Amino acid sequence: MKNLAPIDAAALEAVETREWLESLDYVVAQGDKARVARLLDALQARARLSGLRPQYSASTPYINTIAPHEQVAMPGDGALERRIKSLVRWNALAMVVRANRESDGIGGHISTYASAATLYEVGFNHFFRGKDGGADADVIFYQGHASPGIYSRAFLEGRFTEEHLRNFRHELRDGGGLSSYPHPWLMPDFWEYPTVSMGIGPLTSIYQARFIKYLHNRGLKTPSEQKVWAFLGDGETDEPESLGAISLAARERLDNLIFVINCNLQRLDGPVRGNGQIVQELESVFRGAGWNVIKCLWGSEWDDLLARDSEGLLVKRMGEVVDGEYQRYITEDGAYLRKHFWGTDPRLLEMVRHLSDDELKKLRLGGHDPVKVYNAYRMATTHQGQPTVILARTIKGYGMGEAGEGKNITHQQKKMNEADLRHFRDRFGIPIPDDRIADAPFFRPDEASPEMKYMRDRRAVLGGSVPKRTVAAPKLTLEMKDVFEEFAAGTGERKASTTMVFVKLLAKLLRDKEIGKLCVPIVPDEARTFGMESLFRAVGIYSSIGQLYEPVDMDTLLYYKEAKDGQILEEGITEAGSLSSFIAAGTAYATHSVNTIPFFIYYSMFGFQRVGDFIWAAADSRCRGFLLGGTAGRTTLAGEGLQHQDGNSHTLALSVPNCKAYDPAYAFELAAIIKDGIKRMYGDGESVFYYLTVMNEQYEMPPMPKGVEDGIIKGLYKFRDATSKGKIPAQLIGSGAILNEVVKAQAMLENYGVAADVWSATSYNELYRDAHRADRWNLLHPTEKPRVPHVTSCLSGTAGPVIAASDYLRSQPDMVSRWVGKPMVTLGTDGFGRSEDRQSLRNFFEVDARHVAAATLSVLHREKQVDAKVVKQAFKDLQIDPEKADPTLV
Ligand SMILES: Cc1ncc(C[n+]2csc(CCOP(=O)(O)OP(=O)(O)O)c2C)c(N)n1
Ligand SMILES: [Mg+2]
Repeated sequence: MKNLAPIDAAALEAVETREWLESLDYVVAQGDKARVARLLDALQARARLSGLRPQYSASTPYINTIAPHEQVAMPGDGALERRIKSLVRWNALAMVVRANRESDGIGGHISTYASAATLYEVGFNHFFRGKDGGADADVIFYQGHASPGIYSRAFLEGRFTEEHLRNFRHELRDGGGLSSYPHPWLMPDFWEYPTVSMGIGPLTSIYQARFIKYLHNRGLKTPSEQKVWAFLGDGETDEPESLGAISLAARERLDNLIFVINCNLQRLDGPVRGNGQIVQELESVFRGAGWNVIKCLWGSEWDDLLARDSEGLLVKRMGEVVDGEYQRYITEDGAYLRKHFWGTDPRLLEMVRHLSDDELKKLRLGGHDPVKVYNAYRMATTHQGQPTVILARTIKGYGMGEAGEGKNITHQQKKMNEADLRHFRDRFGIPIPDDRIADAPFFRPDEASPEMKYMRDRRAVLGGSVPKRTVAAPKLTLEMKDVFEEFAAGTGERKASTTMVFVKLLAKLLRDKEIGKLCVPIVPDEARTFGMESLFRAVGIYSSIGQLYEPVDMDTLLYYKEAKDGQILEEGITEAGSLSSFIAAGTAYATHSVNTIPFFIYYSMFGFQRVGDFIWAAADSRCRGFLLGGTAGRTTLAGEGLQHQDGNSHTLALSVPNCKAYDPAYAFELAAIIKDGIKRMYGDGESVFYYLTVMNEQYEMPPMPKGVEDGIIKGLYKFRDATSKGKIPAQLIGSGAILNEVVKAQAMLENYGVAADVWSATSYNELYRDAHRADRWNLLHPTEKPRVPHVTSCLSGTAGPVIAASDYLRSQPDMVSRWVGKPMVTLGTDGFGRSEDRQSLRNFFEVDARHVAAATLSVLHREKQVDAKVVKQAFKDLQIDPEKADPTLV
């Protein structure tokens, strides 16, 4: 064919394009949407077969997902809702302004809630289900620093007094205060989940939604319309945790989950994506992961303009402006917008010729338009088979005017002068007179006012106020018959590790009549590491769709069984995700009135050290359950080396006030602690949770000595008396796997005339806390009979110095040394681990039996109990090298 002249080519292309489009129009007009989709798929396939690779884009045009003709009219009284919203805005702002006037630097945020007010108010008036209606309440994760708005609404609903608002960020004042952010620990009747450490809310909300399905599928909860809402900032999505599990949400078809991302295009310092478009980026990521994405970008005022955009010029323009420029438009006037947004094409300018500069400025964004937000929520709450994310565009600091609207400083703006306050009042029509405005007084309308009545009515219809945390789970009797007894007997000559003991105990708990079904084993792809594969078959691995394949090991006894009612949460390699499941299961007693008991077992080094902030959130959430740090102990985990060998986690656990951490050595210790823990958490309702280290070293488990249970729980008890062979007294303390080394040292020391008692320290953290509690009480009650710390009552009356060895940092035993009342030396594993066998590692860190014995003799010599000659001989016998490298320095 001969080449066409360019002009002919263009004309031909125009004709061709028209023909293709007309063909498509024809099929569309037939009304069969599925047919259109099939046709487009077929075209794509043909193009690919022809070697064409169209550029991939997962984003759609920069317009609202919901077309105006798909919208429904908003129910309710829009004018009243606007007035209520304005009052919430005002009190939220006044709360922060007044707090900072009174105490400079006390902080708080105005601009975040100002941008999100419509997103929340549409929820409060039409969607968020409360707990009083008998139905399941929605689980809502509020953006942490939007809390002033949430408090303000609670104030308007009559849940808080003016005094509460005055005490925002003054929690210690009389009458109670309001915590800066959502903290169930501090406001246990109000907040349910902590969110302000960015990324925690989104991730935990996904696992919460999945856990709700788990409860349904396992018959622990009746399926309902309950939704999980997670409100987050666009800046927050940069946290890896925020988007880290979105593919899980899609894979699990969590249509009970709705993310609302407040796209105000700004974070703390400046724009989230000044040179790009955060909305488009997020749309691509979420669509790619399989989410239903609803963009809510433009308010109703734009509908008419877009309807007249026959050539797609406006859509194109909307899609090419970068966020930094969009932010600029917020701070500029209508004339600027006309010139810079519309002025790039005369045809665009023509489109808005009928609008004044003022009107141009007033074209709202989608996230500020209740009708658009309502329709987005409506679609999200009825969408099936996928989670939904709503990307709502808003203005940071909306309504703050000169004081901060859209400015880079707005996140930090906590103060407003009289003119700023007046501007805000006028803009939102707050009925506060000129002569009082400077004081920023709180305002609640009359009880009989239409606003109050409307607000109350709406919440009554929706099941009462939110947020609200309640604890209404049934009391458990916790007989746990025949579960724990066998562990007190020991294993005789059979060797076992504490991990094996734990797995056996868990298997027994899983068979318990009352709590068996409530136990939730959670593993991050480590079940085989811990010898738990027998549980795969026994209780099944949870899978919302059952098992669609015949597992490769089907013919074995312990095959990989996935089931819809499977009990194990096999999370794959995600400690953060597993902890989110732990939080969901450990707080279900409050959220779902179901007493699920999570047992999350993982490589101990990848817990507190790796996902400590999630553990902190669990603590704040009043989460219950057991964290099990497996393969624990710096010298007990052989071979794995520096990254895996954990000598740190108990020290890190100490920082979590309601986490009780134990380092048990023997089966009976572990059993006693778990039994006590279940009773405390699920019988007495204590807001604590447990961290237990379990090891993979196998040894004979001795029977439980008489009367030691109390000591095990308190953290220290005498395991074995000295034999009568020696004369020189000493007190040896061991814990975890190192207790065996200490027992061996006891025998070695007999050869040198030393009679050493052996103590087991199951928890230095508990001993330390107990000692400080006693100290504090004694300081505050100087004239009363002093209280004696447990560690003191154990050791102060004994003879000889104390030598304590642990597989963790020396600071563990060191912590209690001042309450021991006598000389004490400590051995521990400070420093980096090594790939080695146990024996070499214990020699390297100087925590083996030889070093315990040598250290004891050394101290006894210092105490003038043992001759130099004896020590020298002992060092020789024990092959102690005094010049060996210091393990903390190499
Ligand atoms: C893990 C973590 N890092 C940093 C912060 C401090 N911080 C609080 S708010 C904020 C900016 C939030 O921006 P965005 O998520 O967009 O919320 P917006 O206020 O704009 O709605 C930052 C950095 C935090 N709370 N948590
Ligand atoms: Mg933001």
